[in-house]
Amino acid sequence: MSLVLYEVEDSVGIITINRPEVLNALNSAVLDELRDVLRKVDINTVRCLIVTGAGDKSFVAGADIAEMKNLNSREAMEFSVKGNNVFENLAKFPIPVIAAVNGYALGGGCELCLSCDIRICSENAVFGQPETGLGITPGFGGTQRLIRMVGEGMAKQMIYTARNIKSDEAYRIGLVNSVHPVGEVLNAAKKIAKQIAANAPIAVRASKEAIHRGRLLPIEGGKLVEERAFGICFETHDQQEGMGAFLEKRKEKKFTNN
Ligand code: CO8
Repeated sequence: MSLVLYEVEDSVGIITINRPEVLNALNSAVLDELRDVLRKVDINTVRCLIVTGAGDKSFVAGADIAEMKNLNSREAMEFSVKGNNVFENLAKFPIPVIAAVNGYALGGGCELCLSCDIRICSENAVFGQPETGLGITPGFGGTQRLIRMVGEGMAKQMIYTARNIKSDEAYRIGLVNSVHPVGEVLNAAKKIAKQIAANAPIAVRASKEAIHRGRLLPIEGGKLVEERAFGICFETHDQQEGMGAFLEKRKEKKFTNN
């Protein structure tokens, strides 16, 4: 049985971390399969990805503690590099990625959802960076992405105290965009994915690239990135179609990804 499942529903790709017996903990094999699944995604036909966890209890309960326990310093660093590489691929993946957080998102699980574009969760979701309580630091992007997501003060509190937070608090601090009844988060993610899929793929991809590339630049550099993205959309079929539909008062739009 695969540790990472991948299926395409309409034009939405659904990635499921599939180790429910250990609450979908991430070991090296899961990271390898996730890397391979991302390579398989056909971005010409798939418009959006959803990442979720198997079962109804956990998104991902972290990196696999049993696998990590006896790593030496070099091996631990290599494991961190491996996770960071896969998660960075997700963060800069050409199409949007939605995390449908269906339970525990701890340690590497919280970091996995932080590398997605959009996070939504179920009412039973629990987020946290428990690493300092395990005698380690976050190692799959937590010290970097959490700060950018919820601000330095809150991120530092979460990391230093290793205290978990529930879905309502995650919503309040802006870690997730919305909270859904248990069992409904995947459908909610599909709804958002379909809204994304209805728009011009070239424009969605160019928007993501501009946001991703521009966010760490000073505003002047970021504006250059945006201006380039804006220009690229013009002279495409889909720009003519989108603007043409508006001017012709047409609801139907036929975006062709060209
Ligand atoms: N790793 C390995 N096994 C796990 C993990 C995990 N992260 N989480 C749960 N499991 C296993 C349990 O050991 C248990 O297995 P078994 O049935 O064989 O005893 C099974 O999953 C079910 O778990 P519980 O019985 O504990 O279920 P509960 O409902 O009682 O508790 C919790 C659920 C609260 C989520 C609890 O399992 C827990 O605290 N898990 C660990 C959470 C955690 O600390 N995560 C952070 C891990 S560290 C990390 O992610 C670092 C990322 C960066 C790595 C950098 C590389 C160097």
